[in-house]
Amino acid sequence: MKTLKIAIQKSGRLNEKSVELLKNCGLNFENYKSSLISPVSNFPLEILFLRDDDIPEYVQDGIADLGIVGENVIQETEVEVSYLQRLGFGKCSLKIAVPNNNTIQSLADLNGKAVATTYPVILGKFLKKEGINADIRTISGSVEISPGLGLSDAICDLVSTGGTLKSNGLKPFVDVMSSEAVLIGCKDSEKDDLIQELIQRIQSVLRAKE
Ligand code: PRT
Ligand code: ZN
Repeated sequence: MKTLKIAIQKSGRLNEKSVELLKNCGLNFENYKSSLISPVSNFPLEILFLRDDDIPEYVQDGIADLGIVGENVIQETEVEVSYLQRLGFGKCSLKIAVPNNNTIQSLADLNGKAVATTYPVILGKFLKKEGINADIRTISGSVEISPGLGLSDAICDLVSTGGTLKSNGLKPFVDVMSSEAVLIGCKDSEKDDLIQELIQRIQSVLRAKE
């Protein structure tokens, strides 16, 4: 019999909720931090624990049949996958923020300005759509400190509580996208009976939480 593979985040903000969701679906597996693959003992499924950034491509390429990842990561990696179910956790929004004392007041004020981000693809498309010609500075982390260091005029980063922006003297300015964790599959994965069974279990767990 065929065994499905589902990729979830190994550690980080989505790991715990992803594991909890699968356990609530009645799936039995060991959640050892050291292993990269855990077999499920009571369903033909294996769980792959990965960096979230790798999940969309693994699913697109069919290495994993399913994945749980933030929409922000899917959009940034520009993969072709099917959205099977929104999961209601990992909610956040990608926002452009500027220093509190900044004179930038409208999107047009970003013309010619430098915006630091770890999401250059999503930001690039957004600015293009809005007709803004800003200089996107791609950095790999700690985006919030970049205006204070004189590296950029604004930032574009994920925000949930807003606490990080606040403590760095920044204010949210424009919403670029909102995001939550979603279940993704490869194209045509909806047609698979086992995948359907798993989606139904997930949907009943989500309904019970409502
Ligand atoms: O190691 P790996 O590559 O797997 O993980 P990661 O470090 O890339 O991602 P991780 O674990 O930080 O986040 C995983 C996913 O959680 C993201 O891709 C989002 O879909 C979702 N998510 C939800 C968030 C946040 N909320 C969030 N607040 N991801 C990051 N943040 C960061 C944000 O970048 C900023 O630094 O939290 C800070 C802001 O938080 P607040 O509460 O101060 O606003
Ligand atoms: Zn990541």
